[in-house]
Amino acid sequence: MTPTITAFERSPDRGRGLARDMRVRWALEEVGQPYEVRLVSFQAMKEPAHLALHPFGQIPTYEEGDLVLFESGAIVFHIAESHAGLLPDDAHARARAVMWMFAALDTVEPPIFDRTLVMILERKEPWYEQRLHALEGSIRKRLGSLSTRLGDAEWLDGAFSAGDLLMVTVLRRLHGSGMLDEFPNLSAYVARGEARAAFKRAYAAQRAVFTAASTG
Ligand code: GTB
Repeated sequence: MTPTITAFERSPDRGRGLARDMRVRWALEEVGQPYEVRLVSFQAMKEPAHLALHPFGQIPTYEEGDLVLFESGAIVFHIAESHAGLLPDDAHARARAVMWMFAALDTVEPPIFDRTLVMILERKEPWYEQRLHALEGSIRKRLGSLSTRLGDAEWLDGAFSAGDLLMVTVLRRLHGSGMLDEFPNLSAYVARGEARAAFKRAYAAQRAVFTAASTG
């Protein structure tokens, strides 16, 4: 059964692949699972039909027969569990790959995403510089620890896994901030993720939505 995911009709990131449908597209591409995309407007996301799929009125969602999922991490986990290629067979290695999925979403993503929000929503507030500085301090702390753990390895724990997929999507949000460049092994790690054929297909697919919206 071909799954259907939802994505922004007009992504505020202007096709840079920073919205959370990107990680779902990438996971589907990695495992070779064709998918369909239903584009939704900001208004439609808050209407009953979409709220029945996603209680918080967001993207992405995932529909496969009578299975409906929201939360990008849960969706990527479901894809990784139901196809070969994103989780190792060995039980301990699999548990560690899942651990890295949680680390990406629970430990590394929050300060990075908060920084984006502060830059968009709080730029005119009197606390802006102080808050930004504090968040960037938290991000650097996380990047430093991650960089030390990664060392010279290609991926976080052996072969590329769903843990790497999520971590790379999280770190990509720092492009242009200069912070990734302070950790050359992390920059190279993100570049390795972005060089994967499946990433490129997913990126091109979401980029095509932006291009069509801007020319149509
Ligand atoms: N925890 C949920 C998950 O992982 O699926 C979070 C889902 C989420 O934040 N969805 C966002 C959304 O639907 C889109 S990805 N927002 C609309 C709303 O809440 O009304 C977040 C996002 C938005 C924009 C950019 N950007 O422009 O760069 C990047 C990421």
